[in-house]
Amino acid sequence: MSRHLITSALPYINGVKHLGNLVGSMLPADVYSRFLRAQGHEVLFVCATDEHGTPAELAARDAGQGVAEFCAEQHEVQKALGERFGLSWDWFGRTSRPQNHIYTNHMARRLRDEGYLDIRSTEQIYSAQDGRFLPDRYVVGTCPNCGYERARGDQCENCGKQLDPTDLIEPRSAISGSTDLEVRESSHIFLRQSALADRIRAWVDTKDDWPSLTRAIAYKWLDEGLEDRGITRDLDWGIPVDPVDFPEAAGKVWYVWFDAPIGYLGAVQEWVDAGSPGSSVDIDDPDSAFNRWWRTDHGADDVHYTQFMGKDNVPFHTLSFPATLIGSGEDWKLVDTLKSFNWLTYYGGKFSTSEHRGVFMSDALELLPADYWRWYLLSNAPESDDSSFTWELFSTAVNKELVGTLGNFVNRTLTQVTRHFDGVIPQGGEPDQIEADLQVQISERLAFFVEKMEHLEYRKAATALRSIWSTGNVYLETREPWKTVKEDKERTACTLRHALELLVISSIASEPFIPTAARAMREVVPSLDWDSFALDKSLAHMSKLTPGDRIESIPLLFNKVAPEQLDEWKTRFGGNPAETQ
Ligand code: B3M
Ligand code: ZN
Repeated sequence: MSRHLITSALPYINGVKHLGNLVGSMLPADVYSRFLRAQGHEVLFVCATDEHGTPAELAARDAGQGVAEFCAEQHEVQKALGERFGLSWDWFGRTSRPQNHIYTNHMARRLRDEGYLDIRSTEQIYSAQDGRFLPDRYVVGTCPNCGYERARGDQCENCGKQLDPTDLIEPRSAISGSTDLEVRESSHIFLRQSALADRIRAWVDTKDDWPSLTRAIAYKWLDEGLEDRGITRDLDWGIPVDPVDFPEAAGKVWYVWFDAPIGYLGAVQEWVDAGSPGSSVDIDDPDSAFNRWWRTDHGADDVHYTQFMGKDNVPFHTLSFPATLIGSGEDWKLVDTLKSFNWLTYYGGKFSTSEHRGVFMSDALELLPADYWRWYLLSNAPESDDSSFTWELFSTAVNKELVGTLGNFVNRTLTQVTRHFDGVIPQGGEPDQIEADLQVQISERLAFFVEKMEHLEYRKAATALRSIWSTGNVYLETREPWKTVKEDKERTACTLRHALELLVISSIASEPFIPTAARAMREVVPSLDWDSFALDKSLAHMSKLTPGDRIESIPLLFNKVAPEQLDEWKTRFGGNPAETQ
């Protein structure tokens, strides 16, 4: 048994996430957490809403709400949607909560004490028309790197380059559209990432097991030279800079990308506090429940930490956040495995929150339950390359794989046992070479599945799972219990008992991907001690069930997507955006 800390990139608060966000962070983190728990490991899986920064303010303004009220409401919306998608967080917190304030201020003080912070006078964009400074996304303009015309002041969406608002060509206010902008002096705190570059590179060098996408992104940034980063902003909404610690920056707030990853610590502290109300934060306490996950000098040395995120977030997790943790001079847990994803596109175009193109978590659940989406998204995860969501592919995955393969196998097995054996696990009959081969095959397929899950290769794991499901169908077709029942009841009993064993195996193996269906399959044999099985190849042994025990019939696990539904959804959401524009 080992210990695993798992985080997914924190969903930003400005609106409901689309399926691309889901498959690039929260969903694979959930699947991995479930997989590890099913293997008997100790898992702490936390997430939170990322609530600070200018997009939150802009979204609140659009919604006609105060930003605190907006965030509180949207947090509940995202939490409820995540839960309905089956995301098995141990805690889903908020970066705006006091716990994150504590750790953010702590890190800032440590970085200052270690000599990694500077106060610098900077040039900020001031908008006369708006009567305020315009940090980050409050300024839009043309990217100096790639020429994209709607680049934001913090990062170009098109080429991924991190920017400062003053880098933009032809800048304008995102609030008023005003181009009447002037540059004014304002003092800000800078994190001297350049002084930490060698230590970060040495650490990245030890990560030769990181996926190639992650490594490539980290080295690209290191090779280009890590620049010092302004980590305060002239905003009202955010974690206030402590005026006692930093009188030069009183009245400012920490930059959202400074406090957001520290939110991973905040979320764990929230989880600890919820379990033991009234406890206080003590980062030097060797016995604290928090330190057991986060401080390698206080019990977290045996924790394996895995992060999940879309590729645009990789620089912040391979460089900026490690710069904070390493620069603090304390022994914080650093990420061990970082799984990053390419983009899920909508018919080859961008999913877009701002333009509401594509399918959003709330839309999806209105149409079909979570397992349908989980299966489609994971089996088509944008791992080695971008992948495209299309309604055609979605309905094929549902109809062929969920309904035609898994659902069909379960349904046929239950029908036969009910019809010919009175709903009781059949007794008798001697297994022969076919059952011996079946066991070998299932054991190989399970081993492949486990190996792919351990390596976080979701598409391949899904392929393995599909092959486990189809083993059941092929077995039934080889044995044809519906025919043998007429002349050889013993043979048929043996066949259906093995089919039920396969059903149990399929349920346990499928749980990380399609937890609701897997749970429903458990209802078939309520007498079984389901939690006693670990998800590994030992599961292949065909002797879990007690002949004579009752089985229950369950409703169909999945229903087909009908051609009319497919048409309706394509019309409603826009099929091929290239055609509809
Ligand atoms: N909120 C994801 C984004 O909005 C960002 C992740 C934060 S992880 C600390 O791009
Ligand atoms: Zn660009």
